[in-house]
Amino acid sequence: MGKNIVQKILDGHIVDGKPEKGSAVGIRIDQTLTQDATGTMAYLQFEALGFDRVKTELSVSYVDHNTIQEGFENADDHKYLETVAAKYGILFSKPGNGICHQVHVERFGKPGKTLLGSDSHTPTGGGIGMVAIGAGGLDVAVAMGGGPFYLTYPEVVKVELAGTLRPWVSAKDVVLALLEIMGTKGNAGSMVEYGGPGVDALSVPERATITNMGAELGVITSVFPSDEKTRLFLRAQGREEGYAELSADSDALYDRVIKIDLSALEPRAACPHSPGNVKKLSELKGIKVDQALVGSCTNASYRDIMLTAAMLKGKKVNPNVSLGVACGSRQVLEMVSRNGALAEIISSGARILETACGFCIGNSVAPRTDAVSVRTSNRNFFGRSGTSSAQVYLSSPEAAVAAALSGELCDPVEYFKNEQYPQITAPDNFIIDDSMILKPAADPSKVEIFRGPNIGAPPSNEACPDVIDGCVAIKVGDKITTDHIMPAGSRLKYRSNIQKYAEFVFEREDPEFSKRALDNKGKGIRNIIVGGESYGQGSSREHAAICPMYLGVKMVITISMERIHRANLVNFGIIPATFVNAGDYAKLGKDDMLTIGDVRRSIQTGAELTAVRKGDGLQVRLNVELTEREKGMVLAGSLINQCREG
Ligand code: MIC
Ligand code: SF4
Repeated sequence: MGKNIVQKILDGHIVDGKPEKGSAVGIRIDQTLTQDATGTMAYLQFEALGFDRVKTELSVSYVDHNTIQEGFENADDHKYLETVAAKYGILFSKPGNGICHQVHVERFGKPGKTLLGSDSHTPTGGGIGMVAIGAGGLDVAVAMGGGPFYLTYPEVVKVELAGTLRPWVSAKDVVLALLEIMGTKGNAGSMVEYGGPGVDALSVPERATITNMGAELGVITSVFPSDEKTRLFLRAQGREEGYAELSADSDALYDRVIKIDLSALEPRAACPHSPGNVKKLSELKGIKVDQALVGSCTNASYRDIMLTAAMLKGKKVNPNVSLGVACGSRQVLEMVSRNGALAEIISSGARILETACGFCIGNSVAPRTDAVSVRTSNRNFFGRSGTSSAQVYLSSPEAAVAAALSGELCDPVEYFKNEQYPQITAPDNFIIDDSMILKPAADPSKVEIFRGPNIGAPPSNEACPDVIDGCVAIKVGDKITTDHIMPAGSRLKYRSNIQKYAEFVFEREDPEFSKRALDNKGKGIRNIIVGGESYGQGSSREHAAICPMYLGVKMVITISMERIHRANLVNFGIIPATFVNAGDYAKLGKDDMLTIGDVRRSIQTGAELTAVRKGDGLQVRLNVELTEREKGMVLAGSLINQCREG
């Protein structure tokens, strides 16, 4: 029987386990990437694990998230990352060189390879035919050391594309339409594979927009075939030798097939406060807009910025709107500067923002109170923009520019109906200048690693206790993201200082949480988090596990949990439990005192646990489903403890 693309790549990389749907497999990782906000922890753990050199084909450390440098903290982190990279054989992409996912596709991605990145949008690499997966920093550290990455052999959803996009309808609308169909939860065991005649017309950067925001579906990753378009892109990047053709066999099987007719798509936007809350722009017409932002790893390619310039040419931004434009990479910034397109953007009245994550992670250009902001990025979680009362919509560059010009949300097909859709041809040769990517040192023994006062050692955890006498320190609802658990924005500079960063765990849900949890810990009471469906969506930040661990959280009980966050909890020895009866969620409340006995033996045997509430004796049955490998980590108290125990 034939294979699909996912199976071809995965099967060629399996080093442990069998390629059977639902079973745990370990795969070899060819390339890794990290970014600064998750990278410091990843490399501190790489060091703690005692590796002396990376064992991958290629590992790149990018600085793109915390480029604000309003104090010494970010700069210290950057220097630490630079020196660690030089010592251990990692390429280092300096701040200003661009957003990790975009630069990786431009300069390093190779069809048919595996990529593991400490960022949830690593699947952007699927646009160039990679199986590119987001994970916590510790998993990436292990992969850099040559260890396998473990995942559940996935179900494969085929998205069959037909037709071509109409003018003013964009790749972003394809993934927004898919979000409308698949939603943001319940897809954790799947990978998406694109196919069908519609693939041909999409360029590599457009494919990368689609696989990038595939992260919001909650799938493991998304992948496109590698074809003539891929070859031409690689050639224009001076990397044709990395090309390999990749397509599904004609008799390949899929677990589900979704058909999308590109010619019938209408422009869409994701409405506040979830990327899954998608509506047609024609239904949102007339909503006044205060801010429009083009940029981020989703929509800041050469095509996107050239298109933005062409749409703005000779026009002025609406006086009530602040338009910001950030190129995704220095390559794009240099190209649009040299060809004059940047001048059109400047003359329209737009702000030129740094080539970095910037607004997307909420560390700059926060909107005003109650503002409406339309952005080309991929996440509009509550408060992520830096302004809790802001309403953030996610759209294509076409729709964001239409809003910036008209001052309100509108369908770009309608707004630009009397204009020619700009034809942006892919360049034959991109400007290639990798001088901001530093090579590892020729003699690692000469490199001294820089550790400023902002760099603290990662905290450690105790082994799993046999009895958990705990307190429900917080109860939260459905679709809690890792942005809710561990806010980024202005708090980002503490990413390398767990003790300080832990003060902000759940700060928007319950500003007292951190203090209360630490008090409990001081009294020997273990903390328990209770959550609803799809807990831990979004970012891969392992801080959403490390900081709760530091605060003494031993167990998270939810109705369901997302893949990356669940893996991070296990890596740091926090038990990920689910309710056997989802109805019990309603029965538990904040401050309930629970006793859970026989924990170690039940984890070993896979038996149910029972939580008994003090006072009325209510019994709540809990499932803890772990692979053999995961059981070891939870019992040892963390992956690092497990490795140390040998
Ligand atoms: C995000 O988009 O949420 C981030 C910031 O890139 C995160 C990583 C982080 O929290 O550092 C992600 O997507 O994993
Ligand atoms: Fe950066 Fe935003 Fe992309 Fe995350 S989603 S990597 S913050 S640009």
